Amino acid sequence: MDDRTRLASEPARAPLPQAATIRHDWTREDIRALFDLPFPELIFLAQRVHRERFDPREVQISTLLSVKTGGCSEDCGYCPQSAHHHEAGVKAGKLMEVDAVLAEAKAAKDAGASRFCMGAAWRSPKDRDLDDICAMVEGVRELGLETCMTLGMLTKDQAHRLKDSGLDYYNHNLDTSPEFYGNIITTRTYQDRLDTLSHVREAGINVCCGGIVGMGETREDRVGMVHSLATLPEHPESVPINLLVQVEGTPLAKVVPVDGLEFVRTIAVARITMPASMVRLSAGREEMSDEMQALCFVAGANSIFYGTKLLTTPNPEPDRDMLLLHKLGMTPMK
Ligand code: SAM
Ligand code: DTB
Ligand code: SF4
Repeated sequence: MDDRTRLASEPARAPLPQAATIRHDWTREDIRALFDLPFPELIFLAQRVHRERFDPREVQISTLLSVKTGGCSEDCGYCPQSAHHHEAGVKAGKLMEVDAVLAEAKAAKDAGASRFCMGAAWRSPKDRDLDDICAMVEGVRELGLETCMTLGMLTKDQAHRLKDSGLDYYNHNLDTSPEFYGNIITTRTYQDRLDTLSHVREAGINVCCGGIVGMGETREDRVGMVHSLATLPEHPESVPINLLVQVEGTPLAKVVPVDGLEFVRTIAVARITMPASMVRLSAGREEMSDEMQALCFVAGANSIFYGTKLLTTPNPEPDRDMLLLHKLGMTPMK
């Protein structure tokens, strides 16, 4: 049978039953099969799952601020803030003053953000820094914004202190598959990350956990990354899917970029396997066309970072984002 006959007589169909059941028993085979679906079938399935729980016109909007930049002791190959990658040219700074952070949060709220995410280039926070960090959480909440922090590894006690200050979300990514992980980071293990995630979960903080696509990993690594996320004891409430920002001076600056449609597939498979989670189209939008971003939304992404900067790298201008949402007939989630 030639391909045309096969396509005409027995097209691969998306599996139909129980589209949006929450499952934690996904196998790698299940996830591989989703990645392998013909693109229209994959997008149809992702849309169907998406619409069972979300309004497809709505996008949640978060703004990011780096409250402590550069000089990080970890060696994450993608990251311009690692002290191991001086050539990336990010200067090490101190933890920002609480008032300066609150002024930025106020501006983000006025610009339409509903969540304010604060990031620090730390392996893990020092206990003495947590007083200021907790004051930031309290102040940002008082402005009426949801709060998110990403500070590296946490102990159980630190997670509880953050919860007591009112922290809504903690971001800590698995980044990639367990087997590719060691090619990217050597200074902490996959298990370290899983331990932090369980401390955050156990403290009652919402989990934001995802990864990066385009680091030179294989399809099977993307399968493994989604598998790790979708088989966590509870799905992360928020799943950021980052497209690698290739920063000059980092070891991954010259990696061959991933195919755009493969990135869209990863979003769709995350949506299907974690039906109740917000899937965030995270880093990498600056380099994406409007059409590419539209495909990501159609594949089930329903959250973005909004504002001219991520942590150290550029993000689209707010005007461009508002125009894009307007052209798509989409609106920020209240
Ligand atoms: N230092 C903390 C940590 O690593 O847990 C928090 C900040 S760290 C910058 C947060 C996440 O940003 C990383 O886990 C990674 O997934 C993402 N990230 C960092 N650099 C990136 C890049 N160049 N492109 C895409 N994502 C990136
Ligand atoms: C996440 O997954 N992506 C954001 C957020 N969590 C903290 C960070 C992206 C950083 C991109 C590189 C930079 O701007 O330094
Ligand atoms: Fe440090 Fe986080 Fe960057 Fe890794 S990703 S080098 S831990 S700031």
